[in-house]
Amino acid sequence: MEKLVHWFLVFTGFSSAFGQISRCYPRLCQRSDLDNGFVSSLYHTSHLYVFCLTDMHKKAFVLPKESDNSFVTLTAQLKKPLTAFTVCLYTYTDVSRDYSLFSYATRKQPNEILLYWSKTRGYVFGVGGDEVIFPSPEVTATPVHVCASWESASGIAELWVDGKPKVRRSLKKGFSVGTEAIIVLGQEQDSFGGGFDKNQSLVGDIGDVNMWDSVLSPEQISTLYAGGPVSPNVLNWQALKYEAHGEVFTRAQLWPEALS
Ligand SMILES: [Ca+2]
Repeated sequence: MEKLVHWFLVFTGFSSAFGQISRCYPRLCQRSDLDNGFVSSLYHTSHLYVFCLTDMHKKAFVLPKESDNSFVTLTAQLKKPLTAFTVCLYTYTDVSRDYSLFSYATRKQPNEILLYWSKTRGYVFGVGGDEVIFPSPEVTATPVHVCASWESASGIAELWVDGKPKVRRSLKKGFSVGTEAIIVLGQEQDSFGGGFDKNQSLVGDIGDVNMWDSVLSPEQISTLYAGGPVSPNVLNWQALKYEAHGEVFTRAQLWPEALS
């Protein structure tokens, strides 16, 4: 599929409105983006920033080496606190210890949203610092599709693994997820944008990371797992704002094309 690249121009005067987030985001397009074909042109004056949105369709981030300093930060499109969400992603790893799948931190709470594989407990799903466990047999070295959703009104948390639902749990009823966040793939945040531990790092591939500000229906999860169209409005793998740090590479996805 043709590589689509979009870019927005925003006056620097707006950047102060992003508060602390502007320290890391938005990502300024760099010369390497041009070389990699991510942007068709490069625009930067003293008054303008260029936002890069990359179409990651059929691509994955590859973190081939264990570390505490290789990771990817994602920028979400969020204007108001979340009272519901769904996040879905694919991972492919054969590490036999704990690892983080999705780490969304705010200044107040490093585990504002956390998706984590625990060797002894199964899938750990955290919201607002609390967590629920979805017991699961040890993951074999095949690509795994995971979706997690949460709804404030009921507190209901759902986890879907390879299109199959676990028994629902409940946490943080009435809570709202903060918007000023740093989202990290590959490492688990113990503080806002840091506090990484190599023993919680993901070694392998991660991709198709999408996020919605609603709870997807069982039908929508099935469609998504079958490779159907997705219209995510918080994180969009096909129009992704990201910044890679350390040894992270973008390569073709290894999971079945029919499921991507
Ligand atoms: Ca940690």
